[in-house]
Amino acid sequence: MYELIFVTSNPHKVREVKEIVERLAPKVNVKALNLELKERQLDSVEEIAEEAVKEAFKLLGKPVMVEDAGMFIDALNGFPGPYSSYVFKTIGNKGILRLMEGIENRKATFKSAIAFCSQEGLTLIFTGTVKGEISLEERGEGWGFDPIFIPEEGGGKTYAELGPLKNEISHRRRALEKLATWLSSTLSP
Ligand code: ITT
Repeated sequence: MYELIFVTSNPHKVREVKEIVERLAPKVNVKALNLELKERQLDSVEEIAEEAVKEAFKLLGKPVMVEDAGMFIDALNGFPGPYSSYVFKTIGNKGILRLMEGIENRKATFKSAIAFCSQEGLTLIFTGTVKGEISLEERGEGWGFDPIFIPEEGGGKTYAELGPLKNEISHRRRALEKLATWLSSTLSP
């Protein structure tokens, strides 16, 4: 088994990442660790993840990954994007829906940036994006922006309404597919 530490404070991400990686890369065992990293507010999810994984690797010295995700709304010039965590905590889904009141263009993109650092200290970034739309109201039970994001391939349902199917098509799934492909080509004898 190849042990991969996933540094995050978010239990929902842990559940999704474990479920996806177990299926895509059965030789990889994901271990979640909630380390307080000095996450800097940079202006791209890739940079935020990369800085964080470098810090985590310095502390742990073992294969480790960090993920930074964000929802980018076209009509708001990409807001909240890399500020998603703060925006969700402050104005939440109701605040986003209020900002979108009367706006016809509801297009948005969800993006996951996974930064991985190997045992040797090689840092790689894998991204996954899903296009979609912001719903008119919250629909379904889910975490974060799941109740207001309708992925293009979700048949009109929000991520929250899709339930377990979210993991088949999500931004996180797409980024993890790239990581899994890299890991399996590197790990196989
Ligand atoms: P970390 O400790 O891993 O950084 P976090 O919750 O702060 O956890 P991010 O900064 O990557 O995670 O995510 C920003 C926010 O975007 C997150 O708090 C959620 O509100 C939202 N988010 C990210 N991925 C999501 C998803 O798949 N579904 C719904 N909301 C999501």
